[in-house]
Amino acid sequence: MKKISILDSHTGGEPTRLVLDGGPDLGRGPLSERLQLLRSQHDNLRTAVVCEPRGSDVLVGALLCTPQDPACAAGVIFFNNVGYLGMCGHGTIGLIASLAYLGRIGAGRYKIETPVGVVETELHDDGSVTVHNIPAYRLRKDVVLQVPGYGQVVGDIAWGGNWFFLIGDHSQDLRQDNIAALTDFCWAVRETLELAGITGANQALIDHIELFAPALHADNHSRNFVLCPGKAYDRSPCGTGTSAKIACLAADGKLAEGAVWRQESIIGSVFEASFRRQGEQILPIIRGSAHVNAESSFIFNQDDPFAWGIV
Ligand code: PYC
Repeated sequence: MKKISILDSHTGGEPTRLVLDGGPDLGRGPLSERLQLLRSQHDNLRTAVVCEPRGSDVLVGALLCTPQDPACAAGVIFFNNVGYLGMCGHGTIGLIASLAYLGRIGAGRYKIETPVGVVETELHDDGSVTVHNIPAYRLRKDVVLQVPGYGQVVGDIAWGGNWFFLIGDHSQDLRQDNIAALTDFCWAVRETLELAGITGANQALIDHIELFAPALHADNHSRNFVLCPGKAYDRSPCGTGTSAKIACLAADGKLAEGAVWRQESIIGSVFEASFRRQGEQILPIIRGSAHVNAESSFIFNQDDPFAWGIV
């Protein structure tokens, strides 16, 4: 009977399920190639780990990989209930907290390989984690959509490790007891983008929709709601979504290099974000905390018709 080892954590409420061992052999190539191999030949690992009956729509999975570059502490491939993620900010914070829980790392700086590039991380003495993300940028400003049932919606398209459509001006109420309406609105926006053929660079699907409103807590600068590709909302402020926001703020001259932006999530958890410039590039820096909350072993019984998930 096959088994795989799992460590669960959450980052500001958003879960990360880390596969420690028992996954398929994807070779030692670049993480982008290993992701293609995982997608095309071993997608049942993804469905077994994050889909029901073991998982749920909200889970983000993370396959721990041996890095190609020996200077990196680990490699990771992120996935969810519908596919794969280029990068995942909350998941990277969860990964570092998990490696610390396992005693594999202590406070310090670590490079992590992802399919979209190397990210630098730092585990602080208080257990919080900083992620120095890959470069983020705004592709288009003030894109006008006619969203059926909602009318005109204006937003920006930005990359923060995933593609986002960011909407600041809307009539939605960003409250935790309004999730269903927020989900419906964001899904309608996403479908409109797709139908209109509006994409990120290289025709990439814009699969994350992000809404903003004033923060509820006076210490924070903004509150967000992020709808993820599989229609679950991010419980955390979303690391890649906050990176996309930082890129837009920088492009508009509304946030200075090094200044801290406190992004509050729909459930009130917070990431601290800032950026530094490297030539023309904006390099987002995201700090948050994760907590390990379960250790388990998944059993693959040959008699179980749903051993590899309900697809
Ligand atoms: O934190 O980058 C993130 C993220 C992406 C999807 C869910 N969380």
